[in-house]
Amino acid sequence: MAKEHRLLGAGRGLGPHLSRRSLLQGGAAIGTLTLALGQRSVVGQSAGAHDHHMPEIGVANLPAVPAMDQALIEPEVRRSVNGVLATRLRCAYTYRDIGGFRLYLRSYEGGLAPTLRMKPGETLKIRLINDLPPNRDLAPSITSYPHQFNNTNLHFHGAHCSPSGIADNVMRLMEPGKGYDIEIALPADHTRGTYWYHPHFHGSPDIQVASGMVGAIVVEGDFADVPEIVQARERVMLVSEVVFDAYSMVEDFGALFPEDATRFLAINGQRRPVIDMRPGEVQRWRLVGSQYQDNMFLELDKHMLNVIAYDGIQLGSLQEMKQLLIAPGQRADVLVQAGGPGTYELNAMPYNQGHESPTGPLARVVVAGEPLPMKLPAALPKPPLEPIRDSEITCRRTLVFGATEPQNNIAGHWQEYAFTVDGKIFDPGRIDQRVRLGAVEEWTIRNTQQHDDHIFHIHTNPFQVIEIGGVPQANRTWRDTVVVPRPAAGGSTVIRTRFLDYTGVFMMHCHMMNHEELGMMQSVEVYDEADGPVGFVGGEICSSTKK
Ligand SMILES: [Cu+2]
Repeated sequence: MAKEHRLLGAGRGLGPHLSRRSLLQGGAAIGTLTLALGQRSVVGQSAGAHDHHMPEIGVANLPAVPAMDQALIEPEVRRSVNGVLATRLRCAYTYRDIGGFRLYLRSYEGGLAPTLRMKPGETLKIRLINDLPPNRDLAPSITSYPHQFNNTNLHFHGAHCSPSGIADNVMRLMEPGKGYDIEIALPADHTRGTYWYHPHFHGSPDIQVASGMVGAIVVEGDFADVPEIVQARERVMLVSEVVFDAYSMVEDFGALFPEDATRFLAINGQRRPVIDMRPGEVQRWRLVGSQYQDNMFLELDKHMLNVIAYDGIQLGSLQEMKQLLIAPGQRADVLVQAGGPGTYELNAMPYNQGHESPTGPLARVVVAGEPLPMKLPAALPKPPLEPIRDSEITCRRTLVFGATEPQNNIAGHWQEYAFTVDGKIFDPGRIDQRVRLGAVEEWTIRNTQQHDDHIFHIHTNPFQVIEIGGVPQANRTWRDTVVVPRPAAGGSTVIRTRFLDYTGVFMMHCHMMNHEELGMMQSVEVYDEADGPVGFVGGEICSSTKK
């Protein structure tokens, strides 16, 4: 189980804990307490055997973590106390041993970022400390160009909360060498489920997410009246693509732009970890699609993936899947019931997203020991959000995701591409869509690019998926991130969403982080008609309900 750690506040008591953590995890990055203590004794012995006046340099004497087949390590858990989750997130370079490589990466909290667990109605207070080194490049005049990779900020992906001030405001710049307070209040009726956090300051998030600056957030209390789910052991699993350059770092956009850049796949920063189960046992896996640019098409040998929630929002019935698509940014909560004793591979299977998604092993499930007879739930409770009826729609809009590509698409350098929404790259000084508070809208997102599916994500409000590739969706699932297929695969996605309770400026973008970084993003402003729009120039105000 995840090692739990209760933070009682950002002050007293934190220092010794953190200094020990940073000492121990400086080398291992992915450390259970056992692993970390093991390493301390190794450090102690080697120090004793050498000249005491000669300090050990860096991580040279730490043993390498084995490349594969180690027990799945879950992130440290930090919980809310009396309605507040107060914690610190420090951004800094760390050595991390992943898949047999010792990488030097921008990281949160010295490696595997903590899982934050809170409840609806509670407040998340983060002191973000940017201990990355100073930027060595100037900001370019066109900001949809990767730059200043040591700038950062923090986005609570999927949260229904304020996008303004010091809340979930991705326009904030958090510079190296400074500390910042973030305060995000979740409403009492917030959906309960699996969310995540990652950086979002335009110019650097692709590099930082690809480096592993990603963590899970669990909004607790879903399925509380379903004993089969409550009794299931939970595993938090951050799925990722591991990429790095010849120097074991991620320092250049060119290292991660090509679609074949990925070296291998990982879960929680481990290459092919082992997930232990007992015969008949049911586990709940909280799968977080934290990969930076490609889809994952999961299949567990001889087992079904029984989905109970997408993107942190409960489903009304269990969806039994042989193969499960997780696009960047998406989450799926699945119940897995172990079969007989044996070893079963969890793989990313071939999938065409305009190019081939990366394939390969993600984990091994080892079923062993005494049988643990458990059951899958026969039924799930009513989902939390009311479907959006035709009669509610106050406005319909169409957005176009497109790109300009070099003639030789395969060999193109990233500087030859521009990714656009409505023919324009992102401009932080412009509002693109203005929405009246209280509006209920239907958006058609068209994809005109031949070579890529795109992934529509909007902040602040979840949406209902009405159509994908021209195919009406029978379930009309609620999500915050959805695939928009390329023209050959249907070329559009239709969603519906309500803008009922938060004003302010927030983002809508492709969650393939390389596309977002190169311009495929827009600003949306929700404004109260009594006040009028308050953002900067531009912005389409929509009043047409025509299809
Ligand atoms: Cu895209």
